[in-house]
Amino acid sequence: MRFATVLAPLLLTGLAVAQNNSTNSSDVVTVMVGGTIDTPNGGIFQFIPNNVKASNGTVVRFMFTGMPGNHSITQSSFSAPCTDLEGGFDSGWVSIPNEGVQPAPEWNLTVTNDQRPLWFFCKQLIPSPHCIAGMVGAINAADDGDNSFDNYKQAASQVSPTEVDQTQNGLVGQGASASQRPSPIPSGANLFPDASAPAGSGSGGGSGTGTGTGDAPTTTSPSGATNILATMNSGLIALVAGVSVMFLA
Ligand SMILES: *[C@@H]1O[C@H](CO)[C@@H](O)[C@H](O)[C@H]1NC(C)=O
Ligand SMILES: *[C@@H]1O[C@H](CO)[C@@H](O)[C@H](O)[C@H]1NC(C)=O
Ligand SMILES: *[C@@H]1O[C@H](CO)[C@@H](O)[C@H](O)[C@H]1NC(C)=O
Ligand SMILES: *[C@@H]1O[C@H](CO)[C@@H](O)[C@H](O)[C@H]1NC(C)=O
Ligand SMILES: *[C@@H]1O[C@H](CO)[C@@H](O)[C@H](O)[C@H]1NC(C)=O
Ligand SMILES: *[C@@H]1O[C@H](CO)[C@@H](O)[C@H](O)[C@H]1NC(C)=O
Ligand SMILES: [Cu+2]
Repeated sequence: MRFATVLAPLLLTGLAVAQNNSTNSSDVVTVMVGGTIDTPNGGIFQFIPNNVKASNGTVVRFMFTGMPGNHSITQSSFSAPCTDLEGGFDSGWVSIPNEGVQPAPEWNLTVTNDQRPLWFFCKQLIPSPHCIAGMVGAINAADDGDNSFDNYKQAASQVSPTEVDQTQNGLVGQGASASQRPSPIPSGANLFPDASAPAGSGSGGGSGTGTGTGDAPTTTSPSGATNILATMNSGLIALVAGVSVMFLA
């Protein structure tokens, strides 16, 4: 009896914590993609805000409100700010006309590993590379020190225009994943590559033979959230097992 009465509250507490840490679908961080000509700190070439924190399960909701705009959210490494990260996430481009569209297209990226910084840039080259102009962002960057957002942005500004990469990656990235391309795409807005093209087919320049073995990321859902829950549950079982042994001894 003593065993059962002690264990029950522990179990409930464990479950509550596990749920909080896995998927709290009400945790959303909104980032505007692009500004207008007059927006301070970079005109149309920026993510606003550009440096955010988001825990596992949190959705970073990118809204294509900048007008005009033709932007992407493309994952990079810290050390190569305007180059796609292999296996990184990529929204593809969404173009918005001068007058904007309603409702604004949006792209939901769910964080699956909050223990590492995530770096991203806009890979648009027209009229000049947006990444170099400052259209870069970070999720969970270090607040200071070498791996800070400021250092990333500074490094991006030094990239040579010929080095900005336009490879199309998939929806599933490293440490964060989306389950679908940006949507909706109302009349007047455009998606590149279009929705019927598999995102992450790995197009791009070069002389490679191009025998793509890539899976189709458009149909892949972010498994991170499920994994987190699985991890939490195993932890909980271990915890409960440990406690039981303690009280039985
Ligand atoms: C988890 O969520 C439950 C229910 O909202 C709440 O009672 C509990 O305090 C939360 N635990 C933590 C660690 O935030
Ligand atoms: C989920 O996040 C929202 C916003 O941060 C918070 O108000 C709410 O209490 C959280 N729910 C749980 C179960 O932790
Ligand atoms: C779960 O979330 C709580 C509250 O944010 C945090 O204190 C705790 O360390 C987290 N647990 C794990 C296993 O990450
Ligand atoms: C948006 O950018 C992409 C990539 O540069 C380009 O292919 C497309 O034509 C652009 N769309 C518009 C409407 O300018
Ligand atoms: C993005 O996530 C928000 C918050 O969960 C939700 O309201 C919205 O419908 C989602 N948008 C898309 C296109 O999935
Ligand atoms: C978030 O998920 C990653 C990957 O599963 C895990 O390593 C990390 O500990 C989780 N963070 C928290 C606070 O639980
Ligand atoms: Cu851009």
